[in-house]
Amino acid sequence: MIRNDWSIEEIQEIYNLPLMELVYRAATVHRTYNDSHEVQVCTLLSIKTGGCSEDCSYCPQAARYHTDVTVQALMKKDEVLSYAQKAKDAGSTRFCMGAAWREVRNNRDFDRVLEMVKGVNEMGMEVCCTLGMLTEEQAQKLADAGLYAYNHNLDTSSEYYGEIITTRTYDDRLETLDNVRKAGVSVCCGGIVGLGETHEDRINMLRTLATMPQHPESVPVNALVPVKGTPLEHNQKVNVWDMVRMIATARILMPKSMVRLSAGRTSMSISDQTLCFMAGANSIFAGDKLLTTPNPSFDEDMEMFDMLGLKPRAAFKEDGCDHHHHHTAAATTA
Ligand code: SAM
Ligand code: DTB
Ligand code: SF4
Repeated sequence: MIRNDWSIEEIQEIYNLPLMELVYRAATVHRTYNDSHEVQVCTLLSIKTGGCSEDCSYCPQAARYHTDVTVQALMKKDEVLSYAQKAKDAGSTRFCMGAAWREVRNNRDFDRVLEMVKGVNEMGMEVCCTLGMLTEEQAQKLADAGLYAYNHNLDTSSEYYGEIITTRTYDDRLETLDNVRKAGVSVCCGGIVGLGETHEDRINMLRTLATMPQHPESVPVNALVPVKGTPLEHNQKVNVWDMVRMIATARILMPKSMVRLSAGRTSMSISDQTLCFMAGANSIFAGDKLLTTPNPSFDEDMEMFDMLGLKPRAAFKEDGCDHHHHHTAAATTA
């Protein structure tokens, strides 16, 4: 049974279970609702890099911090499509394009992104974008172009949000998520562990996600990648048990969502990652780069999959209907 009425007390109780019990319960839920041998393989591409006006204190792309990121204007459509083809050939089924924008503006750059979305969709991959804040009209235009999913993270609890970002509000984030939903686009929304938040903040964020009228179809759990020049560069390395708790709790609260073990895998061993899969993670970003920071290579990940007996999940697979290609906007409503 999928629930949207989780209380803080119930979530606390789950999150604080003895670790083995927590992982066992999460693994049980995972096996009940999903094919536990399958892991979704997604590829990220930064189509517009750096120079962002926001002050997200974890982010290497914020213009105000002095990081090693080089500003790059919006890429050309053909260049993006050739990256997408490479990702597809390597076995990726979801292609996510990220732009270091505060919000989408109605200009030629947006028109070009719409063309990219169309192109990637026509290649038979699930297309995802993460472009900052969106209006309902912009979300609809993306949907019409063939967008499958939109990523927009809450990052942390509403209480802690102001410590991490001051240039926009939690409500701004929720409003964009609402606009994405209204356009019938699949929602990808999660957060980051390691920002300096408390366990209570993590539980509060999970509650916000798990009490949405419809759970996000994907829930990325990122471990902070501390980047030199950002205010969080000296934050303590995220402890693997915290990642496991977060993933397992997300899995129990949102049984059918894809829980993505996202940023931070380069500092996790194969056994650490195995625990995360055991706890219900069933999606990763593959390819040697996330947006601006390193990630394990495709080959390393495929070796890991072989060793663990995991297999990449097919594209457009939902509720047991396989090979269900969504080439038109009308069919994207999940
Ligand atoms: N600019 C858009 C936005 O903020 O929504 C889209 C791109 S932004 C880089 C996407 C997400 O990447 C952020 O919401 C955050 O969760 C994640 N992220 C950025 N920097 C990170 C870091 N250093 N470690 C972990 N996650 C990070
Ligand atoms: C998400 O939750 N994680 C991805 C994706 N959504 C856009 C981004 C991770 C970025 C890590 C830092 C970087 O590479 O710049
Ligand atoms: Fe800009 Fe997004 Fe980075 Fe924030 S997370 S600084 S909005 S690119």
